[in-house]
Amino acid sequence: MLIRIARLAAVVALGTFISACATPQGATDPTVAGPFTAPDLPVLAGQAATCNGPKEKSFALEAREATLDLGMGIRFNAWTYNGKLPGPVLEACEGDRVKITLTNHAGTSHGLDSHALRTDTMHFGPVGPNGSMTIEKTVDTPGAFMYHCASGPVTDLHIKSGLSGAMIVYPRARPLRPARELVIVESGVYGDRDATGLIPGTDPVRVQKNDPAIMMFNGKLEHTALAVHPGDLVRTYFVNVGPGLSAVHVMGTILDTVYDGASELKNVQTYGIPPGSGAIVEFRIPEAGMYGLVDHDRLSYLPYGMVISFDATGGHPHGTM
Ligand SMILES: [Cu+2]
Repeated sequence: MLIRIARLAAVVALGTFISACATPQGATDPTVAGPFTAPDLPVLAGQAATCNGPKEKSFALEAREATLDLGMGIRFNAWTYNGKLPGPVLEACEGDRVKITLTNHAGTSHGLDSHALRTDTMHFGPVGPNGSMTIEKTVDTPGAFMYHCASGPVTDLHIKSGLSGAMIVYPRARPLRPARELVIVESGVYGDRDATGLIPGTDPVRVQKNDPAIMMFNGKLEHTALAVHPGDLVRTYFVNVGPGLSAVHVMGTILDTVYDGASELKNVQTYGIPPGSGAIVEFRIPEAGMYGLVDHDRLSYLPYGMVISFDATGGHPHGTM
């Protein structure tokens, strides 16, 4: 694995950041809009499918323990929603009645707090092993929101063990521009790996110090390069679990528009998203070439794959690959 990290570091040093030999996936037609699909990306339906669907949305979440492959030979004994890191993307449309049921298949109590909801926190649980709970509320504010476990005084440890994800509330009356879309959830792992590459669990001392061993996008250390075309608009629903501010930057371009709450910012080089928050970040692919979305304050994690690459080379990368 050390050799692999060294090779990746060398690639980064050469000024390109696509994972070696990765096959680009995604758009093949520059006029196509909609979510990217890749094995390491959270599944996304998008605004049209969500807002044209029923105005009552039901989500079933299961808290369960799982050993997950993070990539680069590293595995992690995580606490998860639905066996995934991050949990599944919850998509709703402004004005929808949302019903979230959490069933606890884990060995300790877990709950659920979605930042998209304005409701009594007593609805967030927690619920004990083998129990279940339901939250029901109308969502009234569009945006990219964090959801996470709610377990009273030990909530932080639970979030940092993997119990978090993104909830998107799409505006109902304002159609978003056609774009290629993806979700990025930034989070950390707070434990050290053993000789086999296993991180056996979350270290409470690291948690207390906000000291992750690894930071990552979408619970993975390896990412598929996403195929795009010059002129494409890319929309990222970005949620920062933390710790620390996420300095969202796309190498090779300037953010076209950032939607954060009711604010709309234009021509931003790097946008700061605090832990426990989210924003919708749009950028356009300016010309043929390679681009990479990073946390500019976490470039030290580039050797751990903390970049989402956008490949507009048409399958003919220039440079030294
Ligand atoms: Cu929990």
